[in-house]
Amino acid sequence: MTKLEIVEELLRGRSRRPQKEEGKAFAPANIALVKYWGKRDEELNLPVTSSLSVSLGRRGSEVCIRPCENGDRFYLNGELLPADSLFARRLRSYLDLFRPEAETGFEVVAINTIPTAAGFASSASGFAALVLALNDLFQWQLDLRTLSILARLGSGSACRSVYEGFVLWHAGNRPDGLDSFAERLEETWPSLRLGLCVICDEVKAVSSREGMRRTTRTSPLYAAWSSTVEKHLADLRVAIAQRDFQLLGKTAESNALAMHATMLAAWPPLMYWLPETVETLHRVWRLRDQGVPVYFTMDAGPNPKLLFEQPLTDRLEREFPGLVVIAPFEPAS
Ligand code: 2P0
Repeated sequence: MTKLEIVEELLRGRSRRPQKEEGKAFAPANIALVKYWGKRDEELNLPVTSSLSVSLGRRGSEVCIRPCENGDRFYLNGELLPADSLFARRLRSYLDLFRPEAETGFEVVAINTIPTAAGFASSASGFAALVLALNDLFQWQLDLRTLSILARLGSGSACRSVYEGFVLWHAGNRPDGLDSFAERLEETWPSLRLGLCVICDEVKAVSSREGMRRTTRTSPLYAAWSSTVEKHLADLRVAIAQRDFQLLGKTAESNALAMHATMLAAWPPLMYWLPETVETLHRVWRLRDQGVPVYFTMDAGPNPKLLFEQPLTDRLEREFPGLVVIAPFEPAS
């Protein structure tokens, strides 16, 4: 099935006319503790493995969308995106799935409430907020599972950003992906903290999309990665259910390192780390050797994210100057 056929199926019987002047929504950014790395279907963003993330509270994207004449206009943090930029092209082709008439344009105004200087990819919260805003504009009243599937068609990890808290994305195995959606886990963890280490905020040379493609096609370690993920997911579910921080930290850190190992073994090799990244990881390991319970996770970029619990906040802010601390389960974070 094509993306368009899936959207037709999911929106069957729903209005294709805007029901109000503008649609608005917020969606949180998310960080995976067990990662999504590799697709079984590139068109539909269907993953090889399930993944589990934590959403970042009020840090994410606010989106407002309204129909407009004379084509699309996209504003990100107050700046008009050049129409020929990669992101504008991606947004345009995604919105093609939802236009009432082929010539209907949309004005999309997006504000990221996660500091862009933190080197954060905003595509997950951006596409999730966009889908929620479309649901508001057209008054579809879709359930979150359906919205999660629609968000996935924009960007894989966006399907997890439809929810707060801990979120599990089921890989599914249907070719149409209607069983590949995310759901919120009921557990919370108020003392959990994430610390963003900002090492470099430049746009990465190799996108996640290209990195995944290269890894699945060429890395001899990819099969080992995908067979390890089930065990990591099971361990992480236990850690969350029992609030076992050491198990959470160990599982997340080794999952992230296993993902980066698959990239190193790809060809051409892929390494998102910078010298300061390695220095930071060694600092974490030194602290752990001294008995300090701090772990890290790493995405497709050079900026480590520390995992710890609230009592360590002051100590780690001193150890890692510039650390951006996020409390995912605190209302105002
Ligand atoms: C994740 N990442 O689970 C993993 C870990 C990066 C490393 O999801 O091609 O932007 O849009 O489906 O979702 C980044 O990949 O890729 C990602 P597409 P996406 O968070």
